[in-house]
Amino acid sequence: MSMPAIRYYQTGSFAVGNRLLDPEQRSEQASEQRSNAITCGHRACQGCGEALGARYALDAAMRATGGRLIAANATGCLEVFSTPYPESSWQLPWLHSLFGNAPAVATGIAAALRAKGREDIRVVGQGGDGGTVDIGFACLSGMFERNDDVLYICYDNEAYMNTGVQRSGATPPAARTTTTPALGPEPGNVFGQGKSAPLIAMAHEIPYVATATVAELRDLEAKVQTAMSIRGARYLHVFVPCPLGWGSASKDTIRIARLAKETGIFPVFEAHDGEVTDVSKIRRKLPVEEYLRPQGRFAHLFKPEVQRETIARIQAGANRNIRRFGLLGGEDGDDGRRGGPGRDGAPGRDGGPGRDGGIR
Ligand SMILES: Cc1ncc(C[n+]2csc(CCOP(=O)(O)OP(=O)(O)O)c2C)c(N)n1
Ligand code: SF4
Ligand SMILES: [Mg+2]
Repeated sequence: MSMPAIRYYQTGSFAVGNRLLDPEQRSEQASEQRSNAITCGHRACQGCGEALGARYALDAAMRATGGRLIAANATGCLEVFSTPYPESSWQLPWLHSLFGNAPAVATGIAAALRAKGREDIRVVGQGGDGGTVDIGFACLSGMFERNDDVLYICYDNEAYMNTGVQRSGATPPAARTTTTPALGPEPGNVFGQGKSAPLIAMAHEIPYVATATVAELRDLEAKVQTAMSIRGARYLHVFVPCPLGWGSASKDTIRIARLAKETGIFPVFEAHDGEVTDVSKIRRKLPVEEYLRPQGRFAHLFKPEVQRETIARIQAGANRNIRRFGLLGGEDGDDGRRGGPGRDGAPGRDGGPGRDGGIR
């Protein structure tokens, strides 16, 4: 099948366009003085979105803090591929916590620094979606509730990749994982489950919540920069495709991340004190099919025949995001108003689609 051409708007990367920009407009990575928080030699898969996201996020945080930064890292791919003991790719003080307590460890580091009068040193906690939205969630909520001075970054690849692609609370509906196989009458992950960590973070009314993708690295850097200019609890949720777990080509990582945004599957926004303050508009709205097709985890939606009803449910979730966040710029953004199925097939509370694949 021929794929529609995707326009590339990003100029702040290694792409040739970056070198055509004025130096002050270039991305962090283009600078010879970049902080290089994570160096080569790590063992991430080719095209790993998590490695890319972490490198840009922590480089930006290093730059924002003048290198006075400590990171606590939950167990998961990011920890395993970067730090096979006794080696490490990290170029900053970096602690491996347990799978479920990175936010608490980060809080402890911040408290110790405060006790020592070293509040010039800042703290980042980070982990995958499993470590963040599932097992680490109580620690994260506590960190938010106390408004601890930590930036927590979740790298969301939508499953437990490090242990073999098991479903997490961030796995989207219909996706095949090893614990949600593509079998039976409703193959893949069930509709109506899971959670949106960014929205729950916002409900804590912490100073700053943002989402980003590895398709827009300048945006990711800017959000880290903003986060580091603020004191208190901050949360950044980064969409990071995983070629191994998603059954996608390594070369498609950026393209898939861009499609997630352009279809409305993954809304990119910023919120201050519980209120959405900015959204990245969709430039050219695409049907969710364009996002689903290149990924093996959704192959059962297209073979042996196209599962139109399931794809329509996923589209309804994307439309809901578009409407809820005003991603198209209009008042309602899309036809989500017409109403679609809710969690149990009933209409959503507001007459729009319910939890069938809205923001995760
Ligand atoms: C208490 C506990 N349970 C299970 C594990 C095994 N474990 C290590 S990493 C991981 C999955 C990590 O998934 P995620 O946080 O999404 O990170 P990813 O590998 O996808 O980046 C699991 C289940 C563990 N280390 N500790
Ligand atoms: S399994 Fe996925 S998240 Fe883990 S290193 Fe490979 S691409 Fe990255
Ligand atoms: Mg994960």
